[in-house]
Amino acid sequence: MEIQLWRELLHPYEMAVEEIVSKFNALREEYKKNSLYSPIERVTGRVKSVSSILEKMQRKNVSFENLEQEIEDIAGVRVICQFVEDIEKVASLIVMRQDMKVIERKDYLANQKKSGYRSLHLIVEYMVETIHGPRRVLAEIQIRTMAMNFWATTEHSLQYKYKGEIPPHVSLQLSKAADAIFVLDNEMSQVRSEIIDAQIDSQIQTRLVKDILTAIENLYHVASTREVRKIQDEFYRIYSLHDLEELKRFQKQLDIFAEGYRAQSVDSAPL
Ligand code: 0O2
Repeated sequence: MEIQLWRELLHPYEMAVEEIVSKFNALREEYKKNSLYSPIERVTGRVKSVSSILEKMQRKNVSFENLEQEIEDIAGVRVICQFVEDIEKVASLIVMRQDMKVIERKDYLANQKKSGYRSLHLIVEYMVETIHGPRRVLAEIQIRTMAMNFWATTEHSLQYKYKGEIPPHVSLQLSKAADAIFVLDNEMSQVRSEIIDAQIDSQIQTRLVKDILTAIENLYHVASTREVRKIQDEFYRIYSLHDLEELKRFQKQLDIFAEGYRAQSVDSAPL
């Protein structure tokens, strides 16, 4: 195939990867903005390189005519989760979506690969709007934990180094590491709810401090400097207590105080 044709062929896949990654990042932000735990920790994407496509076509005996139907991972998106439990949550978020249709599910969690590889793959149909009109493309979404990702990326580099023929002693080591990853993910699941609580508290505190500082800054326009400094000192004192409930109480009091000032300034405004 001519170079120009490869470019044309791959362009809709580049669009798909960019859009899907940005949509998943938007979901992650939505969780954070609502002070909720996000099952999506990180999202990455890539379009398969021409050499990797050619290699796969050869290995699977795929013709150029069937390339786009049979090579399902030209567009690839990877969703990294903190915990194993998050993987199904992410999968159900994808199944619910109107803008992509899951056409295949490859569950390498329930059916770990011989190599030790674990991950959940969803093959989706996704529509991109090109200058030539709408184009439906396939994309592979790989969902896995951080630990699984660590194993897979390391093993992938070794596959590359040994051109798919990993020596038995290295394979054995990788297999042991895969077992350790499995145990680690299970261990982390035991403390999942505690970790989630801690992360949510930290998000809430960050938001509270930001809102309190904005409120104090606004007070400078309506209250005396001496009074605002006193409030500021009180804020530093409460902050140093490391008590989220105290911080929440302080914000409520601050709101009431600021509201009083706002009412005063409306009352004294000329008609
Ligand atoms: P890259 O560089 O990630 O794009 P296959 O015959 O296994 O190559 P198939 O049947 O189309 O491919 O689908 P499968 O098995 O779901 O694998 C597709 C992708 O999953 C692979 O892409 C890898 O990213 C990942 N994967 C599958 N098995 C393994 C494994 O044993 N180890 C690692 N590290 N990753 C795996 P590509 O094409 O290998 O390349």
